[in-house]
Amino acid sequence: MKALLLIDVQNDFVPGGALAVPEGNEIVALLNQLQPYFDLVVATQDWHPANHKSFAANHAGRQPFEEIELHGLAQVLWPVHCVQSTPGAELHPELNTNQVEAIFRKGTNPEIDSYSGFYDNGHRKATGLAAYLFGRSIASVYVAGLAADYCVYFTAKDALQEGFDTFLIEDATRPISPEGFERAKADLENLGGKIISSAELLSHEKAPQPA
Ligand code: VGL
Ligand code: ZN
Repeated sequence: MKALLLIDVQNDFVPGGALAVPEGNEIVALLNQLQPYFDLVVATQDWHPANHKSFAANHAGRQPFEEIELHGLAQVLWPVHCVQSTPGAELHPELNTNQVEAIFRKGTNPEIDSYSGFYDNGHRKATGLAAYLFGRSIASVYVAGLAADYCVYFTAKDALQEGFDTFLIEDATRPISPEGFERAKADLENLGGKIISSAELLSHEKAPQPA
């Protein structure tokens, strides 16, 4: 069984949002087109309290995109984004969520960031996503969404570590930094992940099943 993970397709990560990923909006139609080909579709939401320590605004004298150490981990400081229950944290209005069976929220602990949909950045606490996927007999995980070089990358890395056959759909994601995305793809391939295009994926699939 195959699952599609829609990572952080939220208003703050598309142009006009607080932490806009260039062209982030351009993947939404494709994500809608891909969903019917999967046995299961799951979404994640970056879901921070206003006092989250990943926000530059919560560190005196710091600017967004500076890097600090936070409880022993390297931490990029971000603009305030995806604050719980704000419009920026909502899923993109054009994302079809009818087939999304569960939404996993992450980044809720103010002391630690959570790029992966599976674990916080210190790998201390699981979100429950892996257990959920195992419970649904999922063997293959396809990762898409935003941002390619952060949450999509770390989700795919953890999926590999959890033992899933892991695919990154490279045209169904967009990076904050193109160089960062190139490094991420190389790392995923080294770890046994597969980088595919949506065209490759669809060419192997039978027509979607009626819902
Ligand atoms: C993300 C930076 C901070 C992401 C989330 O969804 O890729 N990036 N929080
Ligand atoms: Zn975040």
